Amino acid sequence: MKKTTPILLLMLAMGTLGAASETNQSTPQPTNAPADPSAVKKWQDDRFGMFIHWGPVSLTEKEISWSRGGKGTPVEVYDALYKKFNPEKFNADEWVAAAKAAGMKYIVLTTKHHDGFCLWDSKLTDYTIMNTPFKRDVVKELAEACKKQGIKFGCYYSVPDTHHPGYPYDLTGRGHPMREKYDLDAYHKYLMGQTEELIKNYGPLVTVWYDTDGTVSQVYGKRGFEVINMARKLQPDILIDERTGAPGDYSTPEQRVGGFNMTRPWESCMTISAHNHWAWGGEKDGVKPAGSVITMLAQCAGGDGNMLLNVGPRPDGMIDPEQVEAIRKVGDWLKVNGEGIYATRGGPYMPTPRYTATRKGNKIYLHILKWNGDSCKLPPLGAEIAASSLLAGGKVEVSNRPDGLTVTVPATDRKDSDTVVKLELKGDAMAIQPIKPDPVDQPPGKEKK
Ligand code: FHN
Repeated sequence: MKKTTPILLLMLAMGTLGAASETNQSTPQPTNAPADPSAVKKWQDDRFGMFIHWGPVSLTEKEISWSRGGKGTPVEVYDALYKKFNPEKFNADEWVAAAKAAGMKYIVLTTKHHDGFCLWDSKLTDYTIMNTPFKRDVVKELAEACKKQGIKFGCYYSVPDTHHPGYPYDLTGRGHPMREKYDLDAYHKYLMGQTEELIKNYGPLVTVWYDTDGTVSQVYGKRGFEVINMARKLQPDILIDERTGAPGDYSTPEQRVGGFNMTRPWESCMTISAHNHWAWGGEKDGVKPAGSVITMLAQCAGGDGNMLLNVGPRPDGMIDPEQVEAIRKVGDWLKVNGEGIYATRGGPYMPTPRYTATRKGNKIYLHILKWNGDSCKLPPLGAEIAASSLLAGGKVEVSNRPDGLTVTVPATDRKDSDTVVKLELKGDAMAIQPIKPDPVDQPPGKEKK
């Protein structure tokens, strides 16, 4: 099929933009009502969730959607993988149990990635799990297991859909020519219908995590506002992310710790995969050390953000034991130090590579990530401390002076990835203005090489 060349694409985009700018004077900008504040607070209190990227692509050990076509798996081979997808070891209760053991409070599953394959019994397409040898509604089973075990359930849903003829691109990512024939309105109707199926049949959902492959902002226009309004009508307390083309309720920094932000909710999505693979990457892929995940979680919480940590289950339906073990170690740390993560807000110290801080009520939790000998010096706190202790037990001395706050912990009581020092103030910790790092410190990820 002849495809639209880039220059035509540019003219089309300009034409569209032109049309949009003409109508901008006459039509009001679409809006979305803000999210339910209590739903936002509960989600922020949870702080830590499990992301799951899964589908027939796991049979290939290559990346979901991105390995379809090009130098990856030939399109016709990729699109036929579902015919042999039979994850007989899939057990939703085991997945949920692994998330709980990791200290995760919610799960977000890729119900449909850019490749268009649906992990639920959608009545709007045959390209679903029900037409694989497995024939079971994975979304239904996982939603039920979450409910049974007291974990919140959310759905990842890709706006780009290279399998649906209505979406302008039949390959994932920017830079490809557009289909000669496509119908965005027909696709939008399909997306709205599938959103309705997910919320009505598998809800209540903590979130619908819409995704993009970089093409949404270019082609989907303002339709995201309509998606969010409909989702909120179906479930008023649902949270929607920022990737429909509308701002949504929270930001989604990816594979990095988000910046300190107390005014807009955010959630960093990361991969446990040592090679930042979203879907199953095979035995050779490996996992990140639990310590580095704990540090990232502390930095997210210190920045007033959540962390959504991804696992990529195997084609047989199991989450690989190496991934389960790695996240369980994070859960073990949270069993002792979770008071400094769950239901906290970021600050008052803004995060640096050496330390970060969380707070609630009259308490501040200093997460000391790097030591200078037995001590770590922070900028002045400007508040009186009534008591101090280590969440993991042991000895701590705190010197609270006008020129700075110094915590001293003997080597025997320091923890590799994060030592949490609890400060009990005489006043309200939330009343303290954010404390900027010393020039010597840079926010996480920006440290000088
Ligand atoms: O292209 C996807 C990618 O496969 C993965 O799903 C991530 C998760 O946030 N989202 C897109 C890249 O931004």
